[in-house]
Amino acid sequence: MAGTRTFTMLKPDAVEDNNIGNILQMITDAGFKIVAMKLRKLTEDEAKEFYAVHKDRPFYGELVEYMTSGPIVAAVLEKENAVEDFRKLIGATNPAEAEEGTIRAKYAESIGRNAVHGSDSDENAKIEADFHFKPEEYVA
Ligand code: IDP
Ligand code: MG
Repeated sequence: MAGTRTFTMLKPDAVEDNNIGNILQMITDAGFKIVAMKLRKLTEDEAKEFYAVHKDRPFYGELVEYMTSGPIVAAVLEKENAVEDFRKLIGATNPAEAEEGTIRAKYAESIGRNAVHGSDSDENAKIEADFHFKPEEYVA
């Protein structure tokens, strides 16, 4: 039976640090199935729209600049309880507070450059996946 879906991005620091393989290995080892994936650079308009919920936060400009500083890997992941389980796998936003063994504890540099994105609800997972992928880009 198909599970639920979440959306992730391996952020520019993760790609720049050659951690694509390490992070995808952690994701698949944790039981997530990759059902869509691409490597690309976000435009400034795309980064602004993707993070529009944070537009009034003091770090918004810095966030948009960082997210457009290099390529990202966008992917849709499938697993039972995907959204919650993936947030557990990535750890806290600030890697200093992320539990040992989480992706951010291992590979994030700072609260800003924190290696990976994970959707925070089923509703946002769908919105974010639709933002990055057309129906024909899915393998399942
Ligand atoms: P999340 O990625 O764990 O869901 P959010 O609060 O939704 O965290 O923030 C989105 C992204 O904005 C974070 O992943 C991080 O890259 C960046 N960010 C959040 N808080 C700060 C901050 O205080 N300084 C700089 N960047 C931040
Ligand atoms: Mg968030």
